[in-house]
Amino acid sequence: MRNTNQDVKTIYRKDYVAPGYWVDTVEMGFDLHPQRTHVATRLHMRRNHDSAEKDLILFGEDIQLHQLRLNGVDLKRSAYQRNKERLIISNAPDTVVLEIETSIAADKNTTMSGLYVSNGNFFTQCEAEGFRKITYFPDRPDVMATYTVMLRADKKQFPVLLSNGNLIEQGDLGDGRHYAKWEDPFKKPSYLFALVAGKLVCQEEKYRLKSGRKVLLQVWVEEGNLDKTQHAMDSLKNSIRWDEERFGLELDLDRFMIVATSDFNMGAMENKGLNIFNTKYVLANSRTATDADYAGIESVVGHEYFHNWTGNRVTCRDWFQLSLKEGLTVFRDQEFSGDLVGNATGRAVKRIEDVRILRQHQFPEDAGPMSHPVRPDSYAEINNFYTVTVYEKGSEVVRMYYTLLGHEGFRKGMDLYFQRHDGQAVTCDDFRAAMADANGRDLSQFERWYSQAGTPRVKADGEYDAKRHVYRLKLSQACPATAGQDHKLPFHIPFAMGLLQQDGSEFALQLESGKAHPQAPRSIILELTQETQEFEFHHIEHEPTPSLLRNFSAPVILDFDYSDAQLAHLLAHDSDAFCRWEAGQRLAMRRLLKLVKSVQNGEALALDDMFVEALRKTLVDANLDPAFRELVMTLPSEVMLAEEMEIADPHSIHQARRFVRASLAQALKAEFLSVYQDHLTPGKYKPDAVSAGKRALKNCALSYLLEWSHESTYELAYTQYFEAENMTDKVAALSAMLHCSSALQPQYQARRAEVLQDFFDEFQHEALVIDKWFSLQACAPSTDVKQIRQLMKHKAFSLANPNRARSLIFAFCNANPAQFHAADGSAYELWGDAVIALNKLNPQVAARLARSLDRWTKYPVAQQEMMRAALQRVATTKGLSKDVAEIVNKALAMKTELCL
Ligand code: B3K
Ligand code: ZN
Repeated sequence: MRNTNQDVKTIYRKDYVAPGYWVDTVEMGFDLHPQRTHVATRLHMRRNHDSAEKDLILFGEDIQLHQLRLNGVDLKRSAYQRNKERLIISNAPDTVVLEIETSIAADKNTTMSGLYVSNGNFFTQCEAEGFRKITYFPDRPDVMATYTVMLRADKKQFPVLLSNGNLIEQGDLGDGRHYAKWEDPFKKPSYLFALVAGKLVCQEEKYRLKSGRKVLLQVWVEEGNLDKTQHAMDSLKNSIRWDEERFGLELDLDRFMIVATSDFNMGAMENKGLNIFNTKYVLANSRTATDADYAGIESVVGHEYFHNWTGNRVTCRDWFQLSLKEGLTVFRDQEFSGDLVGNATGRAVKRIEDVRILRQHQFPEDAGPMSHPVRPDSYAEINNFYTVTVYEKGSEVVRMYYTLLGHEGFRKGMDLYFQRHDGQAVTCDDFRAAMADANGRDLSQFERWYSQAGTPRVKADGEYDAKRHVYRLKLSQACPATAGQDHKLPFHIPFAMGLLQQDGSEFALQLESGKAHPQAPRSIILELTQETQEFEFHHIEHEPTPSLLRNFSAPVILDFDYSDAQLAHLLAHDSDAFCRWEAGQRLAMRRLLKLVKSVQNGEALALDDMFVEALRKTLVDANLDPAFRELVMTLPSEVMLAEEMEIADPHSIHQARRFVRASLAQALKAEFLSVYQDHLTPGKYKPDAVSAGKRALKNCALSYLLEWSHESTYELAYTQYFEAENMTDKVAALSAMLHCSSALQPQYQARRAEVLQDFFDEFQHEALVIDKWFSLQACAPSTDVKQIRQLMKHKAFSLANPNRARSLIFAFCNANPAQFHAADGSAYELWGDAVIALNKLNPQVAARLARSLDRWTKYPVAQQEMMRAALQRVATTKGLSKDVAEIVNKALAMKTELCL
């Protein structure tokens, strides 16, 4: 905490210096008491003669120091320097045994970083820099050591004592206390340290690895939740098998544990052998979790497990390299989920969902004040850089290697990466070098994906030469200026494409003239490396419809002047499911943007038949996967529409989108009704992709039907709500009743209140379901600021619990744009109040919420002024954390930067 916000220090990548001392072994003893935990630490350290850093530097924050002993001698206060963040010992010998005694008030720690208490149990969170809140330590990822940890605690209050690695000893201490000693055989950076102590129960299983070795798998939860751990356990076993099969990577420990807590700043954490999870990504049964929850659990369990190799065995040299482990591990979890579905459309659906997230969140980030390269050059608070750019764009960057090098080539690169760097802390350049060297490729230009921020735009122009039967495709790239980066150099862009014939089949793609090669591939990857390049396709007998950026082969914005007819052709025929979906989105986007203008000008609104027909065909095409049809029927979101506009106008956007949904509902009501009936999933609930796809399409049809004002459709939702035997269908019915326009009419008010109350009563003891109850209301178009303030007073609301804060306040600020941008600015005030209150409790979560105003310069001047005032109010708050200060200061600098 600090008083002025000007002294927030920036750390630069270029200033990296290797540590002055290495740590070989760490021995720790914890005497766990919620009010005062005593920690004794012994470090065996040795000088790093290659470093320019001569001092022995330890980090420490918010801890009491009781003793410091160097090679057996107590250090006097004059023998070291200490401030609020560091402890520095100058002139230390080359070999050091350092003994440190500290204590921590874990029960007062509301930041959920370091050691903290949740529901009476102890948890830790050390990434990125939380270990320094436990003891003094060279808390940086390039210092890797082996750990032995002794935990002592009251036996009744804390019957379970867990840490990383293997349990080597346990027993009674007398006095009602007991102990457990853990040893982690692998060297690890301090951010992967973890301990858990408390009243927990577990589901466990012995699992046989491919090699025949048996390992113990455990999923630990609070009592009463053992009926919700099976899916997490199944996901863990699937992850282990997948990593063996796809990458030849085996679990290196004899024991692997997952522990769930309801107080957690993010999704989960990959601590070595002891993954700690937000309950949201562990607990599921059909009564409480939706299909999306099941999918989320599978991918997060996979993600954390995959970190064991990409992150833990090979880690990051410094935090600027974060995407080395995060981008790669997101790529791995995306592939895992895709492979588990098993078929081509299932994979495509997963790909489309991932692209949607990238566009909805990362593209705006890249265009706003927090824009940064995948490998950032600077930060004030590293926790602010666990972003969609580092994660999702980082994953796209890894995917581009995969696209460029192919399945085998990518695997060769991964093998070489582990061969070279197992047990090391390395950089993104090391990863790129392994990919290049394993494949004999020059990937030097590819480096720009790591160093240049901003979303590149690729402009494509096609020209058909009917005489020569040649189709000429011209591609040009440009990348807009971003904060601190005015001029960008061309990227190395893999550009997958095909050319469709009139009958929907594909032309053979032949880049050289001469004899026709009918066996030539129908889909190819062009490599765009210059600002502009031209490609000629030969033996193209008639004007083709180009299918461009197939499977979203690069994280760029593609401009091509498609006609409506071409888009309809792609939507009907493209063999590339991504481009097929994209064609539908382009048709919709075009209309929506025009309609927004009409709303602004007070003109009459109309939707053309051509669009309705194109969607009708997809909706009823039984040859298409239901999950895919649902994606096509889902219009671009209000957030995405706002991004497409020079000056965003959330109210007009909301009305225009509403109008299109209502018009589609009106025109296609018979189709929606039969789709609804045809996709019921009777019988026992199964969360697999096929069943989930059916439910998604059915519930999409339901939501459209409720845009069309009619008592019978309202009844449909009402009945579904009460009869639903799984949470997916229950929430979908409730959501339709709260979000769709006809359902918002006054005559339904009483029934809306009835279902909301019923839902609360039934699930009041299921925290994750009550989160849904808050979210559904926060996102409802009829919920205004006043109602949000009311809900904040609800007995079930708590700002201190991150999941609850996210379910109400974040949901409102980020997912209800028409209400959040209310003309009187009252929601900005609510935002400010919440950021300021959270700042005191939990700076990391506060900083996340602070980002809701990132795009403030995109709004009309009157709104901008109110947002600026809200930002300024936060920026000048006393005791602002560097987390929040960095975000609001960058946002406030936005205007001036762009005007330069
Ligand atoms: N590595 C953690 C994220 C830590 C966030 C610290 N603020 C989870 C993950 O990416 O798997
Ligand atoms: Zn991760």
